[in-house]
Amino acid sequence: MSGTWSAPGRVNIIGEHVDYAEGLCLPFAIAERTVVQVSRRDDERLHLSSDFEQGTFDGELSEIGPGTPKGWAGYVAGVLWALRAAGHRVGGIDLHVTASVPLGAGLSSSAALECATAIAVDELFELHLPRTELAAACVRAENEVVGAATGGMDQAVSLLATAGHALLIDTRSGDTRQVPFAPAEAGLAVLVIDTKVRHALADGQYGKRRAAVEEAVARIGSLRDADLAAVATLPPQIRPRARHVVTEIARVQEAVALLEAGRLAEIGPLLDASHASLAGDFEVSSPELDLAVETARVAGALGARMVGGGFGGSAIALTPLDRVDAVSHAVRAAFAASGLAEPDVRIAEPSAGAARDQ
Ligand code: GAF
Repeated sequence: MSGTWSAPGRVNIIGEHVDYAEGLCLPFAIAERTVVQVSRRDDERLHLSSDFEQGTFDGELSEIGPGTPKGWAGYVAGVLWALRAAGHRVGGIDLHVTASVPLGAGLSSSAALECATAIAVDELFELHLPRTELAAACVRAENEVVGAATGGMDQAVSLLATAGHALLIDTRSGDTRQVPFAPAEAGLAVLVIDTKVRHALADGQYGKRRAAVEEAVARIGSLRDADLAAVATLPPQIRPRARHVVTEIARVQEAVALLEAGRLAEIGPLLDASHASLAGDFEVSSPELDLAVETARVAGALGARMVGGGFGGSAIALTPLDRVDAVSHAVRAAFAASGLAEPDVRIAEPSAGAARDQ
């Protein structure tokens, strides 16, 4: 038994660094997908290879565990490990990655790889699991096998997205809701600006932010319920981190209300405020992301912000269709003038979630 499955990357409209704090986030799936060809084996071996990543992995399922295998293979093997840990009957596979969401661009290439693997294994081993359960296995793979303490936003949207919609994720209840999101119909585009500065979530900064948020929760309770008066009682070193989370959750609620009222063009100031909070209070932006955001706004974007974990990767800019060329050109020119590598600028189309291709 074999086939080809794929899962998309994502951009997040708003709700950044809140998915591990019982917050709300509003990502959509992009057209770029990670594609895996997978065959079921009748033993307990894994053979993993990729057109995109260095190295292959050959080993037994029993070898998988925290930190093993290293590198990209951990995302794939980790999914099988997590499904087995949850009691599901999963055996060996041969898996080859033939296409990928851009790596390290903040567009969630890791979750796309996990989710493509998860739906392939679900079908090949006839598990018939709900997508929410597959998402949970992907998160465990990333947290426990790869060792990156990420939340669950990326896996949820990669598995649950529908075209023409963003996915409102309530990370406290686990509930999700499809929110219509069709920028082109409103004369707009979401530009994705990949700064080409690569980030690594396992490098420590992400974990430090998460630890600061957890310390705030230990002191004042869930930040989902907290107000700014409670945040003001926190020690100065964690106060701005908590303030970001509290204000960002409120911005998501405002953005959803605007989108559901058909007022997409009005979310720009919320994107700008989100970026200011991520750069100032949460300190996860970078000079390149700030340059992309600032230049896009000056050239006519209605709002712009960094997306994903930060420290590099991509920004988004909500841009009137008749300003797309001007914004793209201005951003490229600003990067060239600063001696930076040419950024990749493209329109993101709200796309469908993980599926079997062949
Ligand atoms: C990364 C993580 F994987 C997500 O879980 C989320 O925390 C995001 O950074 C920040 O919003 O993509």
